[in-house]
Amino acid sequence: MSATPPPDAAPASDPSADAGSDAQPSRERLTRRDVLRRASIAGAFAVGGGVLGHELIPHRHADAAAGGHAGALGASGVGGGYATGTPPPGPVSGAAGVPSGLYGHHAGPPTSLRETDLDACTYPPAFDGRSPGVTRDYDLSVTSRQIAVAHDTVVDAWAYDGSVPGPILRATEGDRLRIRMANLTAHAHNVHLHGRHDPAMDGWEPIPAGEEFTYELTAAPFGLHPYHCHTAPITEHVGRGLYGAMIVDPPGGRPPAKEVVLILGGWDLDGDGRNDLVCFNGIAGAYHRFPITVEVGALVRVYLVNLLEHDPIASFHLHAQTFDVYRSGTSLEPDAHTDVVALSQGERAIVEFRLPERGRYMFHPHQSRLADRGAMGWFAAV
Ligand SMILES: [Cu+2]
Repeated sequence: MSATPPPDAAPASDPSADAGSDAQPSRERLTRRDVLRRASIAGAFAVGGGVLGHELIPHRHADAAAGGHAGALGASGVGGGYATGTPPPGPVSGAAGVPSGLYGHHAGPPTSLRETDLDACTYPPAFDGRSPGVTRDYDLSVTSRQIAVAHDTVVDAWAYDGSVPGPILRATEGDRLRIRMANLTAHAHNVHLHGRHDPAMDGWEPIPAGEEFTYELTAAPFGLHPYHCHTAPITEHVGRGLYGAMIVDPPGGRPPAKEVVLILGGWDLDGDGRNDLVCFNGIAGAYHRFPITVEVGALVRVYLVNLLEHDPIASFHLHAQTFDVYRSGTSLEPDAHTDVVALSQGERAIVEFRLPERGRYMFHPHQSRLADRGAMGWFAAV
C-alpha cells in the first residue's frame, strides 16, 4: 500500500497540533471555557464547512439516504453555544480542520470531506417491514481505488461496491440474500459473512481475478453480522478495506430509533503490521469534524462492529451517558448496561441509549492509542 505523509502526526498547517502530546505546559491555566474553545467544540463545524472541495478523491457518493449530520447542527448554531455558553468561536486550527487535540485526537479527516460523504455508511437503510422470506439482491463487487482517509493521506484500497466500509446489508431474519461479487481487481478475493448459513456459501474460497460468484443464503439469526474478505493474507485484505456490516432484523423489527452504524477499521500505511490510522467508517476523525446529530431524548441505536486488524481488542466508550448492550444483536434483552463495551476482532454489539440533555457526547475506543489515531467522534444532542 502506498501512502502520502505519515498520518499520525497532525498536519504541518495546524499550529495547535501539540496537544495530546506532552507539550501542554499551559493547560492548567486555561479555564474550562478556554479549553472548550481551544478544542474547537464549535469550530469544527465552521472548519468543516469552510474547506470543502479542494482536493483529493471523494470518499463516496453523497446521495445517501437518511441523513441527519451536522448540517442541521451548524444551521441551528448550537455548536459551542450550548456547550460553553458562548457563541461559536470559529475555527481555531487552520485549514486542516484538525482540532487542537486536547481531547486526544491526532488524526483529522481530509480537508475535502463533506458532511454528507459518510452518510451511506453511517445511516443504515430503514427496516422496510417486508414480510420475512423475500429475496434481497446486493452487489459487493470488488474494485481497487484510492481513498483519502485522513488529512494529506490517500491509500490504495480494495472496496466492496466502491466504498470502505462496504455497503450496509439489511434483511429480516429468514430473507433470502443473493450477493453478487464480481472481482474487478488483479487479486483473488471473496465475501465471507458471519452468522448462520450453508457452509457451501461461507465465502472462504477465493474468487480469482476477473471472475464472479453469487452467494445465496438465508439471513440468520437476527443480529448484527460482519462480512469481510477471507482471502489470504486476510490481514491485508481486511486491512485494505474489504469489510462491512449486515443487519438482520427480527421479524417485525426493533423499536423505532435513530440508527447509526459505526465500524471500526484501521489503515496500516507503512506495512509494519500496526494501524497508523484507526477510523470509524473508514475516515479518521470524520465524526469529530461532523458530529452525529440526534434528537434530545430520542432512542439511539448504534450498530458497532470491530473489524480492526493488528489490534487484538478495541472498545466503544460513550461519555456522559450509559447504554444497553446487545452482544451481536442476537437477543432482544440487553446483556449489560454500561458505558464501555469491549470488542475483540470480529466482535460486534448493538448499543442503545437516549441523550437527555442538549450537548456533545464524546465517543471513542477506550484504548487511547486507537482513539488518538482517528477513532474519536461526537454525538450532538439537539
Ligand atoms: Cu480480498
